Parts: sequence; C-alpha cells; structure tokens
Amino acid sequence: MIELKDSDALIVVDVQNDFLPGGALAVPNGDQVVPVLNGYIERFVRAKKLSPLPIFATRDWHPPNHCSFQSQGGPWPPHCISGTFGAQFSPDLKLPKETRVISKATDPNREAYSGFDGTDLEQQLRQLGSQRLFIGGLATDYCVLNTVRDACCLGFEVFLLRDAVRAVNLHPSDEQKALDEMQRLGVRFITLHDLT
Ligand code: VGL
Ligand code: ZN
Repeated sequence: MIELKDSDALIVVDVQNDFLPGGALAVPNGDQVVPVLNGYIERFVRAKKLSPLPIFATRDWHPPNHCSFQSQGGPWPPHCISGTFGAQFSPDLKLPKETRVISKATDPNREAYSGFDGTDLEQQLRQLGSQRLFIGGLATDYCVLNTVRDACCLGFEVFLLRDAVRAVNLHPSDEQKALDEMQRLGVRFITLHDLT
C-alpha cells in the first residue's frame, strides 16, 4: 500500500479528445484511462485537508503548421491544434479547478513529447517541494515515456499508473519496449488499488 504525502504530485498526460476514440490520433482504448484517472484524481484531492495535493495536466498544444504533422514532413496527422475541440481535455476527465495545466510542443519547429520539454513543469514542482511523481495518461510509448524519462533524470521518484496508460503501438512491440525502459529506470508500476 502507498500512503500519499504532501511531497507527492499527480501528472495526467495528454488526455485530450484527439487521442481518444473518434479523435484525429486516437490511441487504441485510450478512453479506458479516464475513469481510472478520475479515481487517482479523487485520491489526490482528498489526501489533503485544505487544498488538494498538486495535480498537473499536460496537453499537446500544437500550432496548425507543427513540424510533427504529415503536411510538414512529420509522422502524424494534424492533432491537438491549440484552441480546437480536439485539443481540449476529455469532458469526462474530472480535473479540479486547482489543476495546473502545462501546454507543450507549442513551437512549430520543435517536437516535444515530454511535459518537461520547453515548459516550467520542473520549476513548479521544485517550488511545491514535490519529490514523488505519479504519472499516467496517453500515450505510453510517446508522451508518457518521455515525461517519465525526464522525471527520472531530474531525480524525482516516479510511479507509473499502470492501469491508467495506453499505447499507440505504431509497431506492436512499442508498448512493451516503453514499459521495459521505464522498469530499467527504476520506475514503480502501481494500480489504483495500491493507494490507500
Ligand atoms: C503524442 C504523438 C504525437 C502523445 C503527442 O501525447 O503521446 N503522441 N503527439
Ligand atoms: Zn503531438
């Protein structure tokens, strides 16, 4: 069992309409993470008496001419264009009003899969005194992996929400490769049942 403490933070990665069924870059079964993430959110909200423990939500927030789009020679269909419906968080994701939103990959000429890349996420976490990061969302083999990798490199203790991640699996083994790398980095895999 894991007991949450004041130096913990939750990071919900890219649970946006374009990554959900019917979206421009739908992650297979991506919608299944939403109710589970709501469970984690509830625990982080309730863990502290006055204000919730810190909850971050990252979002892919691309300009219409982003370099990752096929029209610009990149690998992906256009997705998560800032201000569009596809870039909005899932309407079923119950983010509290205190949620800190981190927008990334906003520069047309740079890809940024990690929530730390080109953002002030690390600075905010340091300011809060966060030490353990609980990370889940979409997609296991891209933005979750890169966010987890950076978090480990920056010295945070990382918990992967194993029941609240799904992979794109452009190649069928991508999910397993991502999980193997996270395991090698010393990440602990947990499920909602592990939280008291
Ligand atoms: C992502 C592909 C392209 C992700 C973002 O959030 O994992 N994947 N842009
Ligand atoms: Zn993207």
